[in-house]
Amino acid sequence: MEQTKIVTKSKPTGFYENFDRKVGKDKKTTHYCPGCSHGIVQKLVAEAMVDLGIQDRTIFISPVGCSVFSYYYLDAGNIQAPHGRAPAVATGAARARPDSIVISYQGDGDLAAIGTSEILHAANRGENMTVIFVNNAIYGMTGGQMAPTTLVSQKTLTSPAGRLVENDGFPIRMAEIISSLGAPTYVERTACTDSKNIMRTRKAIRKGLQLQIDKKGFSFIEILSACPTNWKMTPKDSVQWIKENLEPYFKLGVLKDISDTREARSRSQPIFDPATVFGVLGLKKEEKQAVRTSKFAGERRLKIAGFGGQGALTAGALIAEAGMNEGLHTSWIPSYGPEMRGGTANCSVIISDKRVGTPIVTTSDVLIAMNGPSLDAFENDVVKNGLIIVNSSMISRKVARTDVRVVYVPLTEIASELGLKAMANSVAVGVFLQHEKILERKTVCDVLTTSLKKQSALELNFKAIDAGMTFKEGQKKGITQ
Ligand SMILES: Cc1ncc(C[n+]2csc(CCOP(=O)(O)OP(=O)(O)O)c2C)c(N)n1
Ligand code: SF4
Repeated sequence: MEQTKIVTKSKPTGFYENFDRKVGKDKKTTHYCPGCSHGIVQKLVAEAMVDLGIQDRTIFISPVGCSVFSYYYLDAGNIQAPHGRAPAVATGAARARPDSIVISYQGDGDLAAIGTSEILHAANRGENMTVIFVNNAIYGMTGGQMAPTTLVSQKTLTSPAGRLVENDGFPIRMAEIISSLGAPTYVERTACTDSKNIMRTRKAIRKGLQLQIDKKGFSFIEILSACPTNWKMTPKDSVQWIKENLEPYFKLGVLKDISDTREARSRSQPIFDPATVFGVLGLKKEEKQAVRTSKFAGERRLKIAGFGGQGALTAGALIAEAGMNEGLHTSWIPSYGPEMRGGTANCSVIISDKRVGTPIVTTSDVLIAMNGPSLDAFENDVVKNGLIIVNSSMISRKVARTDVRVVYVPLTEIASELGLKAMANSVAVGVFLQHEKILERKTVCDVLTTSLKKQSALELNFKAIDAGMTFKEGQKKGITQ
């Protein structure tokens, strides 16, 4: 009888087992589209980190682009860089922690457009880092605009008739430019098409990382990658398109390799003593600490989410600052939901009587859901007995969970009746104050007094907070469970 050979492939341990930081219910798969090369490249990185034994000292610099959420997947250190600035951030990380392994991971919009200057100077200084340049010849995350690497005649959202040399110049060959500089140690261009090319990419990534381990400076690996979604092709056709169109222009191969003769160099000695720098700048190194007035003991992690303009981020900042003024430790990080598909504007807030370790909130004690998609996205991340404040003006469904406390409040209606619809967030803050009793109303109002840009709306905002604090079951359309 014919035997079927079963090949089991497991996820590299360089990835988290579950992608818990990912928004939504699916914690097993990445957000990348089918056929996208980011998934393949990141798998190669994850495997290499483990095989080279560097996972616990790897700092991955995530760019702005479709790979913005790399920290959902890679179980390594992560720093999120502003658009194009990954090599500058990587420089800081590599110099401050010379024994770390720093990966600057960038798309073509990030590296070859807004970040051209950062990459050139980091390469020219020969920083000890590995740059992985995912060149898919288009801006993926923002829906397919022309990139500096877009081919002549290639149609994109912003070149609907095809790239015109007269208008847009020629596609930039970054690997060639970088290899013309003196400092870089190793520059190679590979592709993510067939298994042979993927194996070459695997080897190149490992070589780049090994050079960094050996402190041999700057390596640059450009990977011709697919973006089937914005190319409007099937994943299979994308592979063919790379072979027939990208590869003839962006030639594959090693463009520079002086690794054999390059001396190892360590930048472990800080050039400046921080105290001297403070002195030169006339700054005093002192920590200003608010007097502790709060009796709160413990920690509360909040997720406040809505669509842009509902003030979810402002409500979070208000709560965090009030906590700080009461002498608590707080953190606030915004997220503007930059995924290709879907997403909400939300922020994570932590209020604690101890120092906050990480500002990332994966499971929350309190969720304020200002609109339906926010409830859908974060309901399941609330801890047992946690609190969900639902804006019942915008969310018609009920919370499915039965193990949490839920307050339905028509935040938008209450704010509109007070005369300013935009104050739904202040009503939500009031509901939070009333139900969690961590912060004082006065501290919150004091923060508003000093921070509210539209001072004429100050009194109205106080009223909105009070309306939230005094909202009772059965009042208007809200129901308290
Ligand atoms: C300062 C700034 N300018 C513009 C943007 C909008 N933006 C987000 S991603 C992106 C381009 C991403 O393309 P690429 O770097 O090629 O990465 P990909 O999504 O294809 O992986 C742009 C222009 C931004 N987020 N920040
Ligand atoms: S839009 Fe393109 S680059 Fe972004 S995840 Fe989808 S296929 Fe990948």
